[in-house]
Amino acid sequence: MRIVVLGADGYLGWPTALHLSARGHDVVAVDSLVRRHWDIECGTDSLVAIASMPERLARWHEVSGRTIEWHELDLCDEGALDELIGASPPDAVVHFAEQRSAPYSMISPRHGVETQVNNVVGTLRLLYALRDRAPHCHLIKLGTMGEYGTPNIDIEEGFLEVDHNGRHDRMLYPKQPGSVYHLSKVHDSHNLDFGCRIWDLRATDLNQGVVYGITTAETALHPDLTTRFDYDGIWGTVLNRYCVEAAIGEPLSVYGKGGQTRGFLDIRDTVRCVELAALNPPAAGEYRVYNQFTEQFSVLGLAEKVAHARAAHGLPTTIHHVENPRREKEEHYYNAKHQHLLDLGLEPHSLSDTLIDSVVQTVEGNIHRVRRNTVDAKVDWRKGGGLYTGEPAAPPLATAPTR
Ligand code: NAD
Ligand code: USQ
Repeated sequence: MRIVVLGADGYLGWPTALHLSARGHDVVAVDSLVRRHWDIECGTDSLVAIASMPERLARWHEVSGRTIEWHELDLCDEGALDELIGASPPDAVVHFAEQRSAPYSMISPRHGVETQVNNVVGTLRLLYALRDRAPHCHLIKLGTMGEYGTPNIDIEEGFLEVDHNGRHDRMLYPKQPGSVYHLSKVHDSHNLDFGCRIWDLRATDLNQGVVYGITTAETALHPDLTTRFDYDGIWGTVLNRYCVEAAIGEPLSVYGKGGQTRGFLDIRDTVRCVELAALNPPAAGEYRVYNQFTEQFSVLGLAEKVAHARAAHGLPTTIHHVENPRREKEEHYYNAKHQHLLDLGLEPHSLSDTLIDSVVQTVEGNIHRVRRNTVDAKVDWRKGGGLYTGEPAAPPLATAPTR
């Protein structure tokens, strides 16, 4: 298949582009590189040094003999995407290219508006480009489990069977997102559903849980193929953050009571799920939703797992319940279905002590790059604020290695 990967410079987009290329697909990588600018704005950086896109692509060609086509392009640029899609219509487009941090979206009105404009407008432009230039193309869009929020009933895969006043229908599952970012994904989902119903597009919305880990079969082939790893209070996701906190000897930061329960998955399962979705396209006019996670944990339970993995090596780890900067339920019912991808053949990697050990080891190997001032959470859901830039000088602990 010819597959366009949007957001191919990111944490998940890059390993997915490599995985699809390794499986024999013709991959077209697209990114505006805006995330590298957002890091500069926030005073944050990937824990592991990441090569530039041209360096990554040259290295992939050398290691695998395969070529990935590269375009630097902003999805929101009118016409640019249209031209790219029209020039050689793809079989599938995988769309990762969004502002994906909930804390970033809560920093200020500007950050909230920027998030929604970038995400909603980018996705809408993509839908128009597909309608006009590649109407048979399968759109695989990264949504998020956080679109559903934490309702007091089971979470279904995208749709709810409803009986009302003696009548029955299958409706989009009600959404209760908890950040301006998660809300942008809800808007996207409605736009996808619209595009399928009204324009006969075909789309798979992958409502993904929180991803952890850093290594896939392809990124492990050469240091230049490494993907980014975020650990700070704006971009870092919870398990990746705990692994960094453990490695630098800080307490694990459980927000509030820690009963917040979420779906989680290994980055190796992310790339496989996208491939499975691509290999099994929906019919024209079908809007399909898969819940993409493999296990659910409370954030306190996850911290206990990290502490347990460290204790096995005789290393003590403390857990702190810090004041929760977010507004979210800290004790709640959570039972989310996630059967569709298993039915397509996903063989999940479950979270093991070995995986935690290997992430902590990666951190230890890059410990000189940890910006300690960015490990604490900063963005308050009620008041905003929280960029690390402009704070008293707190450079990386040592000069970053140059490659
Ligand atoms: P990331 O920030 O590492 O990567 C996103 C990439 O998209 C960046 O390289 C950025 O430059 C690019 N981008 C953003 N806006 C763009 C635009 N308008 N035009 C072109 N490129 C643009 O994020 P990630 O962690 O790889 O997440 C990828 C996708 O997966 C996001 O849509 C996110 O919402 C979703 N997701 C991520 C997780 C997770 O745990 N990381 C979980 C669920 C869903
Ligand atoms: N949390 C802690 N301690 C921390 C960091 C977070 O207890 O140090 C808690 C949060 O309060 C929250 C949970 O962990 O309850 C998850 O937070 P997170 O930062 O790991 O993830 P989240 O903000 O939800 O966003 C991440 C990705 C986003 C993706 C989402 C999937 O950044 O792109 O959409 O996970 S989901 O959560 O399923 O919607």
